[in-house]
Amino acid sequence: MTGISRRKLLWGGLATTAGIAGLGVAARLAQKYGLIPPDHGGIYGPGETLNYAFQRLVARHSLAVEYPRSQISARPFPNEMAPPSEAFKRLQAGGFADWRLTIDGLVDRPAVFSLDQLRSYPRSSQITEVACEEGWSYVAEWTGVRLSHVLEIVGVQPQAKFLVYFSIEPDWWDSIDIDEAMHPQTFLTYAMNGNDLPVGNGGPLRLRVPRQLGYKSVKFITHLTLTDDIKKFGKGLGSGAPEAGYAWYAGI
Ligand SMILES: Nc1nc2c(c(=O)[nH]1)N[C@H]1C(S)=C(S)[C@@H](COP(=O)(O)O)O[C@H]1N2
Ligand SMILES: [Mo]
Repeated sequence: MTGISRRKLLWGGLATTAGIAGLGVAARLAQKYGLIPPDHGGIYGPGETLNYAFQRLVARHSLAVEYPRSQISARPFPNEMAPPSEAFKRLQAGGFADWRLTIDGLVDRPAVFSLDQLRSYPRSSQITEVACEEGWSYVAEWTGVRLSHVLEIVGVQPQAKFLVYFSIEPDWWDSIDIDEAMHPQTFLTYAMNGNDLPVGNGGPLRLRVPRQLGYKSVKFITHLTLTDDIKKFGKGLGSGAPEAGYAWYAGI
């Protein structure tokens, strides 16, 4: 199903829900279940809030479309990026042997992982699409470890509500709720189409969040933190995206 037809379907479902229950009831339900996205600050935008609430109440276990191998794009072109920083280039010169992923916040056992450690965990693959908010997309095979596996190693505490993730590029950070973090298709990816993940596409380590638009799949991941209070990060909107006018919840 394409993103657009799926979105139409969702809108149909939401319109029905809103029609039966009334927008106010839907909004109150969303609030009751803690389903107001952080960039809405308690104001019930009928679009994003209802879409997010619908996804979490009704479709939380839905899967991103996985494609057959024949659909892998011949040229998975990298999006335009800022040139790598000196810090990145130094790590790259060392074959990323010193790349580290730190996980802290509301976890029982904060930890630091090397790429070799991540590669030693059960490896999973998915053939899914990266869809940019600007309209283009490509399909690739992504290989890595399920984020849920690594989160089980560090032990997520029950009060954690969000996973905040940071790139070595200071402007790039984002967050997802715990449902999305534990979802079986949310991967820490280190390989693409059978090779090491190219730097252009986020190598050596990228968080793949295939149920949301491309900008949620942040490249060059170095730090994950678990929190119950998203307001403590950036301008309190859950990521850099809403600060620039894009939705925090970018489900497709
Ligand atoms: N660190 C970082 N992550 C990023 C970006 C970026 O510029 N820097 N661009 C985002 C956007 S807007 C999109 S659409 C996808 C593009 O992924 P691609 O380069 O593999 O096509 O990466 C996302 N992740
Ligand atoms: Mo994008």
